[in-house]
Amino acid sequence: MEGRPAVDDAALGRAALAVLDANWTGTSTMPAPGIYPHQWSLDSAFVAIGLARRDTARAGQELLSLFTGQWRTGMVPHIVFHHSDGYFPGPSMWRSEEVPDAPRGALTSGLTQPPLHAYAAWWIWRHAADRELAARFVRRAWPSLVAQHAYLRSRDAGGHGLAAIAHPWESGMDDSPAWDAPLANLPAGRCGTGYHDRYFWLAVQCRDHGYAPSYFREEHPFAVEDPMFNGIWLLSCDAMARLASEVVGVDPEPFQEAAARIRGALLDRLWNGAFYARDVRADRLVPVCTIGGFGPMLDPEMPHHVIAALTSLLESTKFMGAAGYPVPSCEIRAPEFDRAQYWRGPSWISTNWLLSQAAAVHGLDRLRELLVASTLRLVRQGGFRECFDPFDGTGHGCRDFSWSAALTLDLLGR
Ligand code: 9WN
Repeated sequence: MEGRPAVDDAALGRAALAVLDANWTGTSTMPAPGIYPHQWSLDSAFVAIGLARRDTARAGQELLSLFTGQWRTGMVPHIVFHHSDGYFPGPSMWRSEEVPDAPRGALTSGLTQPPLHAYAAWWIWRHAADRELAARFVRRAWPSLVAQHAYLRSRDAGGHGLAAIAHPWESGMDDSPAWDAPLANLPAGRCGTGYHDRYFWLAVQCRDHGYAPSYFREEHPFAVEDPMFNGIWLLSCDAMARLASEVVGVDPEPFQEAAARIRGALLDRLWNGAFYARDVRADRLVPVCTIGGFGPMLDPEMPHHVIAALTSLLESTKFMGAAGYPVPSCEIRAPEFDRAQYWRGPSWISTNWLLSQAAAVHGLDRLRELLVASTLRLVRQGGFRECFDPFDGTGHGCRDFSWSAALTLDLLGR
């Protein structure tokens, strides 16, 4: 970590908390009030992680509030709308109130996002000062987490043990070049030409088929096995196994088996010297290296040769080695790389944080220290922006972005 006077860290921590307080609605945290004025699933998991050491009750409430939007299928929606305004597409496009499996008391989207929540629950349990409060929270969240994990198994479009995303929005990395080829294969003439036309068209298809898992699995034209989504699922399966034995007092084995199944499928289906997304409908890997390809590094049991290859790719001039402010979200030398466009180049605090976890798990101390120091440098210089230019650190997207603030708190708390 950078040698910094403690006063800097204290000021940065206060600024991060002020952002989270300003974005707090009383029951959950908006990612950013102007642009994202509702509750997002992945964002809430990161917020809970960031608050875990400071405020166990609020960290737990963040996740419990998200679960009020959970569907009877176990699906945790990517957006829970706490009012009807301010974001497109909003409740009138998703129409969750017309779906029998959706909850009656909440309006939600009909898609999901990476299942980081069990890991966030475990993080709260591990870091809470008030152990009793944390244990009570875990027991309350447990049925929702179990249902979420069961739901993900129903999304195995490829039939080999991975969950397939049905929309770029489900990845949390919306504009990533990993979706370019599957989006290009959508039926021309019916879905428009631009990416955003296609996003909308895909969402309408999901809605018009009742968001049924069988439709997602068998018919929906976009089905992609993403290494980041599945790496996060694997991480959460490990967390479920630990929570099962440490807190809930149930058999951890089903979750250990699930982790092993996902690990095997990641290696069989997505590994080709690096991890790539697989377009299930075209049955081929999408040949572009993105930040998503490092997701499986989060697994403590990934084979050593795989971790060594990923580490050397990450440190090479394709990613960290040529960026002053790592980690770029797409390989710098790929034709698709764009230093300013969402998920096609900029560095994000969330993926930096996940990679710093991966480095810690594999004992890669120098890499971890570099990631922590460069991430803190980004927010010190640019503020809690949504993402950052990987060459000069300029902030992009909205300001006072919750997960950037929350994960800064965690990094400062170590
Ligand atoms: C669509 C809220 C979300 C994040 C995603 C990020 C972006 C939404 C958008 O914002 O996605 O869900 O409007 O682009 O890509 O990771 O959860 O912060």
